[in-house]
Amino acid sequence: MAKIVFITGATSGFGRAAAEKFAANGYDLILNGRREDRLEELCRGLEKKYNIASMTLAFDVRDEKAVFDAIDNLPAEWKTIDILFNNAGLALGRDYFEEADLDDWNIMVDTNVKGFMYVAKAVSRLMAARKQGHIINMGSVAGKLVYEKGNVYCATKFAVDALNQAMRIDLLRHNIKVTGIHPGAAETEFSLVRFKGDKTTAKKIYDGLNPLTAEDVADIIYYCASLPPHVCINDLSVTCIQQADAIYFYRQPG
Ligand code: NDP
Ligand code: 8X3
Repeated sequence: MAKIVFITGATSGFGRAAAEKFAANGYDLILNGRREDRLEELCRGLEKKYNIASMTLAFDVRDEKAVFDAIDNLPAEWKTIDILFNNAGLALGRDYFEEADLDDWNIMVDTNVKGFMYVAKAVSRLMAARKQGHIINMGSVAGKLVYEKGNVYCATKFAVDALNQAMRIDLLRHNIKVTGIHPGAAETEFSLVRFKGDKTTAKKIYDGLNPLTAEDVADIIYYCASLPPHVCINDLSVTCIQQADAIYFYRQPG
């Protein structure tokens, strides 16, 4: 029987690229996001291209009841999740602390921390019952070092880093692997969402850089998921060659 990967935030960016990478390697897919039309299109396309099975699980990770209902009520044959890529998340705004928008803060905390926790908890229960599984949590270089105007986004990713460590410890006794991935700048829809559709500002983030792509990150995630059963990458930071951490960049002039 094929292995199953469950990916949150699969309608775009890292999640979408990871769906393709796992499908290309014969995994069956459970794909989550809020944009159901995109999920349907992706599932049907990947099923046809790679001869795999897939299902969509559209919900907002902030909705506690929707998360637990969807995962607890998965058909039995889809409950044997081998890998969770806990990836859904976003940044909203890049403003000084005292000027930032409270709604932006609430959405980031609700999505990146609370939604992240709900999904991890619901899936880890299924994995614990089977004494196997691998949870791959999406952090960020912003969860390792705070940058100016990063305030609450950075705080949510520091929380992801702490929760990644917590899960790694608490789930040891269930034989569950837990991996935190911390990428630097990658060109996805991330900046467009952060700057609320302002394409010029979103593009500027990558000026003078050859940033990571979603496929680069998907390849790394797949590598982490493909190691022998006794080997676990606990924590992995990755940036493009022109970025050292959340603050230091060497941008090509011009
Ligand atoms: P994208 O904007 O391209 O993708 C974000 C995904 O998250 C989308 O599929 C979106 O789906 C989903 N999502 C957002 N909010 C919710 C929600 N409430 N419920 C369910 N799904 C949701 O960005 P990336 O692929 O770049 O981002 C993925 C993760 O990687 C995020 O956690 C981000 O913080 C992190 N990250 C990004 C970096 C970058 O530079 N790009 C670097 C480091 C980390 P939909 O809108 O359909 O719900
Ligand atoms: C996304 C990377 O540096 O824009 O987590 O915060 S950064």
